[in-house]
Amino acid sequence: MKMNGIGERLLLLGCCMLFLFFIACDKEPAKKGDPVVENDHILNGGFEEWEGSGKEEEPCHWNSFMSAATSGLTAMGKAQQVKPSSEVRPGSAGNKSVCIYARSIIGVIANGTLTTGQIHMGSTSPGNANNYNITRSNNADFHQIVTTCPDSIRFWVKFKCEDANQLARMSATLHDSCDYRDPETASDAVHVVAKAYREFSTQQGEWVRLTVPFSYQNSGLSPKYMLITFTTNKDAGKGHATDSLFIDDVELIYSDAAKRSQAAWYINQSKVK
Ligand SMILES: [Ca+2]
Repeated sequence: MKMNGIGERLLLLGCCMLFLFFIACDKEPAKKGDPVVENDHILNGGFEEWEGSGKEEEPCHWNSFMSAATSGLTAMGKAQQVKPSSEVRPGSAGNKSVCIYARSIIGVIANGTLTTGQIHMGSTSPGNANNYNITRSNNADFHQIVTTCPDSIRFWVKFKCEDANQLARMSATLHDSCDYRDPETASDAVHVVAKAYREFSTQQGEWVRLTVPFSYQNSGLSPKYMLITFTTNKDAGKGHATDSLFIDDVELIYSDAAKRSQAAWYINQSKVK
């Protein structure tokens, strides 16, 4: 179609206006005073990136027993119980998942465990309070920064277990600036901004997608870190040495546009209650 100069300019102007219209429709309307903050996400939630090699190999930004803090006899628990797997969740764009697995140490079951913090083994008795996972706020290898307020955490799991009633678990705690530990003590509890917790059974060893909402508490705190833990059994030292848990695509869900303005939003909410 042949057009004169004016026609071409009008067509170009129309295209520009249409483009701007689509951009405007794609975003939540900004409100006066809204801080502009990007949502935080879990680093390497798809487990495509790995570091170390052989018996030292761990997914980047996640930790298992090889990088655990130990003392005395607990050092013998510092062995590999995590590996990359090519068994990815259905529909995944990636090529890897993570597999954590249990093992027996002189008759005692060590659950497969993976955390964004560091595993601390202070006792050879699995249920002892000196065994916990902890955010190390002064060490980037052992923490993940989350300063926004997600609604939920979503992930895929494939739990291979010979007992259909056995429960694995995921726990995620959003907390303020401190070295929070899981299981928590009374002094840790006051630092909790929000928690998400889910136990799950084997489901015939198939991939399942779980979405777990955060329960917000302790209003007025500023979120700084998220401590996430996956384990092959909800209770330490329980289960079977053959238990294994595959995990893929861990992500934070922000469905409430108002919560995108992170700590400022949350603190404001506590003021209006
Ligand atoms: Ca993946």
